[in-house]
Amino acid sequence: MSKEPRDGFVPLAFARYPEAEMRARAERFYREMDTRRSVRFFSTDPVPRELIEFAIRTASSAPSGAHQQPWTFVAVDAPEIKRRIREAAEEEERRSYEGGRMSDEWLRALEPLGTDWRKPYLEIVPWIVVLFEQVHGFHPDGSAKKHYYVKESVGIAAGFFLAALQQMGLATLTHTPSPMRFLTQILGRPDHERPFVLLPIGYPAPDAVVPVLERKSLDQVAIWNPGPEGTEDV
Ligand code: IYR
Repeated sequence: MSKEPRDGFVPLAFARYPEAEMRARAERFYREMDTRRSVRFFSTDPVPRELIEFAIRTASSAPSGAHQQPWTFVAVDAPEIKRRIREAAEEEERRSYEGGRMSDEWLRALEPLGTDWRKPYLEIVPWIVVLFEQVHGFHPDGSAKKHYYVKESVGIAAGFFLAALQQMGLATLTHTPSPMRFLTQILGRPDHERPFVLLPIGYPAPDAVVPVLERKSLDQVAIWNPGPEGTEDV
């Protein structure tokens, strides 16, 4: 049953495909995304701004609480700003890795990734995008407007962003130098915005390596029709 027409609504534009085509599209997208790896060794090759703009547009098409789109994508390709970000990130990371801010358990969990406080890629990559969450918005009179499900919304937008970049042939890293507050200052962001994730974007260096890893199988991550006891309907 379609809905009664109501002001503020328009007919949904939605393409239905034959099932065989759906399967082919599903598999193609899965295979593409399954090749995505977090990259820490980048080439200095430039990336046109237009590609970053498309990725931001795609990310900003994500669903969000009350459609408030509580995000700001701050894109940086200026070498001087990248240098400041690197210096500040390495200062924080050095304190985390070597100054006892990270627990032994955490350091052990990161061991397979081979990370340390050094972040040279922050100056090498052509683009850094810092995704900020907007803790609240503003009413026309300047008073604070409540935002809903901010973290969930921004997390979904970040996923769209990573998928868009992978799909167009660019490599990314999800980097969360901790604490990230220095990004607010360096990038001059207002107080109602908080850094959510920092994303270096570019081409991998020709000799880039990534840690060997396995993904959990479908069975390990999905359960179908469980009851209250967690019994599975197989
Ligand atoms: N922010 C640090 C540490 C780090 C933490 C997690 I959780 C990772 O998956 C990877 C790194 C860094 O970027 O090195």
